Amino acid sequence: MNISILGIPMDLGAGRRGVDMGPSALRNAQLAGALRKLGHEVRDLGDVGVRIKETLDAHEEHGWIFRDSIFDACAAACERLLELPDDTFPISIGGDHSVSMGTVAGCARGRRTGLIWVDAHTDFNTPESSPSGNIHGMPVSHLIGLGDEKLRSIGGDWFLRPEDIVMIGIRSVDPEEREMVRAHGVTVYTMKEVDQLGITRIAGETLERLGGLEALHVSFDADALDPTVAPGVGTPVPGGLTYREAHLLMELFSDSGRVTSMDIVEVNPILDAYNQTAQIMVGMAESLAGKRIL
Ligand code: 6HN
Ligand code: MN
Ligand code: MN
Ligand code: MN
Repeated sequence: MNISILGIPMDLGAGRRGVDMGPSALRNAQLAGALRKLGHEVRDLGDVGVRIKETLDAHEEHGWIFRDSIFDACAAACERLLELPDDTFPISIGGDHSVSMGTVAGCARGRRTGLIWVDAHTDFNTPESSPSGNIHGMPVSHLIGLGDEKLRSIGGDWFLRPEDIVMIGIRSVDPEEREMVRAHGVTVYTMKEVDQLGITRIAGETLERLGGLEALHVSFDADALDPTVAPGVGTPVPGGLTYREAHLLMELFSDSGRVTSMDIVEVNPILDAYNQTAQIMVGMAESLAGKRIL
């Protein structure tokens, strides 16, 4: 594959500092080198420009926390991804999860796209429903056209369909967010279903559900993993995916040959232990890119 890596060093959407260093941590953990060893052609496009928190006034931006600066970074990421040749497999590295408002739209290139959201959280809040006000809890609602007028315009007039979204690993949902996820008919495999059904069945059902779609995007939030496996995240929730469950999920998606792009987000090296979380997320990219034990 021709893989392009794009960094979005942004923590404006998160409540805690440090995910802006995620791209550095992932590069330090040899993301590009590991993928080259699998035989892929890998190009690192560098980072898109992101404003620095200390230079901004939080409530300056139309009442939303850093809305305009987040919009600018997401729009820049979207634009950069749209410039890539059609045969490219983009891996976008965050940054907090609000970056996906730009990366999913940029990778979709106008195609009807299936979104596989691997996360502890559904990230389906709107500015009205959000208890924290943090925009990293809101990307999915904006990708289907809800929420703030400016943020939902990042992908122009392209939107995801709620029935083309599958979420896996979920175990923390806010009260109003829960009502919206249900009302829009998003497919959600909570940790209860992961325990009950197992990853093999969930991967199979996910691929079947998104069967007819030509583009599939995996957005992998490091906090989907259990915090004992991936401690370097800002919003840890106990009871997450084990190391092998997450690898198996990526391996099965890779076997299908149908995934066309990926995000790696929410890696926070400040809260990590010896860059363990970045290293584990590089492993996830390797499994999705075809690395096998034998
Ligand atoms: N993430 N539901 C919480 C909120 O603030 O809206 C947590 C969001 C976490 C977002 O981890 O990408
Ligand atoms: Mn938060
Ligand atoms: Mn997330
Ligand atoms: Mn999360």
